[in-house]
This record gives sequence, C-alpha cells and structure tokens, in this order.
Amino acid sequence: MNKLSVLAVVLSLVSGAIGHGHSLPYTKCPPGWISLSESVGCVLFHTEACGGYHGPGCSWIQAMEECQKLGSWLLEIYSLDQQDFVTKMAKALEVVNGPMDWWVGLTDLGHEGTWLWQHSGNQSAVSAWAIGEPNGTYTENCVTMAYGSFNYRWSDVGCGTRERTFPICQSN
Ligand SMILES: [Ca+2]
Repeated sequence: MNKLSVLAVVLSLVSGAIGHGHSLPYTKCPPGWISLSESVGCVLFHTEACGGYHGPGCSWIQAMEECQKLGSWLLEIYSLDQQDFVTKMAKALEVVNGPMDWWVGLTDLGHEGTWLWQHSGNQSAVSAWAIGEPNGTYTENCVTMAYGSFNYRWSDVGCGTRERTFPICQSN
C-alpha cells in the first residue's frame, strides 16, 4: 500500500470516528482540504508551505501568509470536538509523513497574556493548552499544536521559523 492509500484509509477511519452518523462532507472542499462541519468549513494541513518538508519550516507570520495565498487563514478552534478532530488528523499525517508541528491562529502578540484568534479577533473561548502551557510570556507569542508529549495540545513558542512546522489553514 502506498502512502496515499494509507492516508485514505486513515482518513476514512478518522471520519467514521467523528462522523456522528452524518454523511462525509468532503465534496464541499477543494482537493486536499477536509471538512469537519458547516461551522469549521474546509481545513488544509498545508505541508507544501514554506518549501515543504525539505524547506526550513514556516514562521508564524509566513504560515499566516501561506494560508492567505490560498484565500484562507490560520485555523481557529472553538470546541474540544474540533481540537479532537484536528488532533486525529495530525496523528494520521504523522503516521504517513513523520513528526510535524502545526501553526494555528492563536497569538498574544501585542497584548501579552490575552490570547486572540488572529483572523476573527475573538478571544479564545476554549482551552486546549498542554500541561504547563502557556509558559513563554514575552518571548513566546504564537501557538503550535506539537507532536510527541504535547499530544497536539497547544503550546506557546517563539513566532520565528520552526523546522517542520506548517500551517493548518481554514476557509469557508
Ligand atoms: Ca511555551
């Protein structure tokens, strides 16, 4: 089985796990994008951003810009169901492509300690911080979902270029 068919199988398992009896909504989204629900719209784990796997990785700003190029923005998470779904997707991609971290749209740049979703401007309504996070104060103002012991819960990190760290983009 090649990598793509492995991914297809994993995706179908993930979809079934969170489907709640709904039919698969994939058809709404462009190829490569996935849909969770009407409210979330389409989501892209954008591994081609910033030079892809062999590039230097994205900074948070670059990640945001790479999403903007596609008419989208960095993912905003408003429920633990969404967090679980994105985590399952990230774990599926980790199986296929190896460890990666993901930029999401949460930042306290310019307003230390107040975490806002960059695109909407909304304050974070749910918390999916990893244990001990956020811990970076003035030096860590952007948020990743990181593999390994973080288990894709949120961690504040520096906003600069991070190896194998890619955007999760969202669009309507
Ligand atoms: Ca941190």
